[in-house]
Amino acid sequence: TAGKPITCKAMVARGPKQPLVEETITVDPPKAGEVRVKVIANALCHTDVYTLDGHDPEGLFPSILGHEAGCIVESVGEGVTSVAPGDHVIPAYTPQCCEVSCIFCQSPKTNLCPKIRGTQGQGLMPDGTSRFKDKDGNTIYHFMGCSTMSEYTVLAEISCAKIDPQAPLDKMCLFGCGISTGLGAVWNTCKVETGSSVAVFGLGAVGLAVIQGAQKAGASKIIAVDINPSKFEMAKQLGATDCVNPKEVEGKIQSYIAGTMTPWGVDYTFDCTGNVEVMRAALECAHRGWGTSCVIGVAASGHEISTRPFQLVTGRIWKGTAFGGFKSRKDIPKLVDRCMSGELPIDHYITHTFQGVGKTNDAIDALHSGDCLRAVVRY
Ligand code: NAD
Ligand code: AHE
Ligand code: ZN
Repeated sequence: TAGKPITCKAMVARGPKQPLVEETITVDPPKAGEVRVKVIANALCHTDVYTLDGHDPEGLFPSILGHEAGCIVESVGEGVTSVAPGDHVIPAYTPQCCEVSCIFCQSPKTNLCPKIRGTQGQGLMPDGTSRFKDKDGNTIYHFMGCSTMSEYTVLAEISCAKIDPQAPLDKMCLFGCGISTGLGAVWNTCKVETGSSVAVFGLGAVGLAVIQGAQKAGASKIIAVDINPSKFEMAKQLGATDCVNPKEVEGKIQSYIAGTMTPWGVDYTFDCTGNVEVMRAALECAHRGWGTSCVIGVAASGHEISTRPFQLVTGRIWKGTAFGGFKSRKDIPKLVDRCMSGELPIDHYITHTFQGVGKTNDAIDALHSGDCLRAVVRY
């Protein structure tokens, strides 16, 4: 198949708020610096649904969504040296070019390599074109540099994290987004210390991974917050010490956490909802003098955060994270190894499984059901 277009099945997002359409598409061969992969499994992340619902200001249609996957390299384009056919890779929407001239890759302070961010945001490969066509020969856009709701996709070489081939791709796909993001927000972005107090708003897979990461970091108090109380059991299993439903407390949730539950607030707080009012609450229950609040959730187009500047004057810090600050190509393989050694269990996130790319709409329905953490679709 190398060097030739591949015809395969994919789920195409034709327009906002419409179900994905199962289509036969062609996937062109990888150009220089690109890698074509066979997608083995893809998990649904809330961000896919957010984009499909038309909330992403960068969202494009028609496109192939999906960004939490496990893949096997089918063929490589000219000049590709870091992966070869048969290698197992996790696509990374935050790439890592590793060039000496990349001040972002060289800095220990960030993972935000900008090398291909421009074209990635335009739904195109780095040369400004798409590798996907529908049956009529019309272009379909890429998404987040991944587009894994397709049996085959093309990635930039710098977006390929090569992992242990023994590791099951239908589980390791989770390290492509949500779980890594939650863990990394705690370990890299906030560097939560032993004995700290933590509050987590939103107990989807991302928020639960924050709890798992906080427990591993030795946090002594972990407050789990969700409006869906069915999430509390798993939160407790992962290390939450207190669970709160904002609908059941009197007054504002921030006053309840900083006032009733604690005298001055919590050392570290995390928004894992994407709701800007929740982001405000999370900032405002961070500890007077030093509390840090980290935005993880992705807010809908047009939504903005606000608070009284006094909240910052009195020592609170507002920050955010993309992919938990992990440098993708270097760090994803390490997370996979830690999982394989038994040190970092992730099975509990997989609440639903489906067979065949055509079942992706069912996986989306599952994600909406309220009792789903991650739905994994095996192809
Ligand atoms: P999810 O939909 O599975 O979980 C969200 C949770 O928030 C649900 O349990 C829901 O009940 C809860 N919630 C909703 N409104 C709430 C409120 N007012 N108060 C408290 N809880 C509330 O989503 P997920 O896949 O875990 O993703 C969480 C967020 O993180 C999304 O916004 C997603 O787009 C974003 N995300 C960001 C990054 C990043 O790199 N920054 C990476 C992955 C996901
Ligand atoms: N494109 C949107 C924002 C979407 C967004 O913030 N994406 C996160 C990852 S979410 C993964 O589930 C991210 O990494 N952002 C950094 C980046 O470079 O995209 C918008 O608002 O325009
Ligand atoms: Zn995601």
